[in-house]
Amino acid sequence: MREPRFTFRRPQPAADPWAPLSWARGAIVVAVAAAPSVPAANHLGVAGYAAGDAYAQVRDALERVRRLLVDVGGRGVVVADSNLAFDRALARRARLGWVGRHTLVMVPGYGGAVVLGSLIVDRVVEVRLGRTPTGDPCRNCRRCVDACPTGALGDGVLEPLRCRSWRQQERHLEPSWRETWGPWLYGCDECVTACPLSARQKKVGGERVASILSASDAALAERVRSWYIPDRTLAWVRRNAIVAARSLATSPDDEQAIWRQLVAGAAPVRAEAVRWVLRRGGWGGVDASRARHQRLSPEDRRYSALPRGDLPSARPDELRRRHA
Ligand code: B12
Ligand code: SF4
Ligand code: SF4
Repeated sequence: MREPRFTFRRPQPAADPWAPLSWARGAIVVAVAAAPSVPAANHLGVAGYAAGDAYAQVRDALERVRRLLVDVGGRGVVVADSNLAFDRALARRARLGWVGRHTLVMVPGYGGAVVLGSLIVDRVVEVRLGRTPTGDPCRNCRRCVDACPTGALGDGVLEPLRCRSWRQQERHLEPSWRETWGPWLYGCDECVTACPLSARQKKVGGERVASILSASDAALAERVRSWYIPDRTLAWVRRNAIVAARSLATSPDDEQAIWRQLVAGAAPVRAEAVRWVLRRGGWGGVDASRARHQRLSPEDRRYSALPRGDLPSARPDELRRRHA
């Protein structure tokens, strides 16, 4: 299992993003709304920040400010969801919001349904737009902690290896991770939607299993352009869709698309995910043994006719090597 990297690899510079920039004096910190997603019936979930590409919005907004600053002879550097700074620590220093028990920075009116970004600048800036939050927003509430299906949240602490957002970015999935995967293709908004401070923001949506699995590489690459995907390999996105589909009542089109992952030429990671779901009883309550023979090409049947216990499998280390 990989250890998380991101800012964890070099925490010291991330804690003090001014240090390498001799001219840096202050920061302008912003929060941009990112409505959390609730997966629609039979749809795969995509976290709101990724569905709307909120990081691009925050970077664009800050880049516009940076250009204005340069026009008056100033200097600035945009940092947003990079490894260069702890965005939440900057937001705390700027008194932009509270930190909720789910560990997210919450701003009035939106709760934790925001993404953060900063412009490190060559001057001390004293501008405040919006209300300065005071007091403890959580008090006796623990809804986010109780709503987290993987037990990733403690009292204001997140254990990254337990968070679905992390697990979806992993090459090798522990069997226990798959059991609590839920319908999520990318990200997870369950702690955010559970919070009364962001409840009004949520949006119902998602992706169809068939549209993810049947999309051409070019179309899928465009759809997931801004997501963090190991090695930028689409096999992981498709694998996530197969595992998540187990939590859905899949349509015939979805199932056909899933079966197709077993035919020759499919990446081993995807075939392995299909076999795993079959061993666990199939998709969305569909009787896998019946479904096997209904809509399959002769090629698909080659695999599907095998008794469940005999489905060919590959060892995790082998899969890691052959993941393309
Ligand atoms: C790695 C990472 C992850 C990892 C690990 C998360 C983690 N807890 O560290 C994984 C993949 C699991 C993840 C998940 C998600 N993430 Co994320 N993630 C990051 C990333 C890239 C780095 C986080 C990091 O450095 N953590 C290390 C710790 C040390 O720092 P920190 O918790 O960020 O900051 C705290 C400390 O610095 C501390 N602190 C600061 N000074 C001091 C002083 C003292 C004395 C003390 C005690 C503490 C203290 O307070 C800060 C605030 O709590 C940031 C972007 C960035 N560059 O910051 C986004 C970021 C944290 N993620 C974000 C989001 C949106 C998510 C998800 C909601 C996405 C989703 N819907 O699936 C989930 C969150 C679930 C949750 N409840 O937190 C947003 C959070 C926005 C917000 N409103 O707070 C960020 C800030 C990206 C952004 N620019 O908007 N994420
Ligand atoms: S994003 Fe999902 S898995 Fe991660 S802490 Fe929130 S509810 Fe738990
Ligand atoms: S759900 Fe409750 S405990 Fe969690 S962040 Fe929101 S107000 Fe705080």
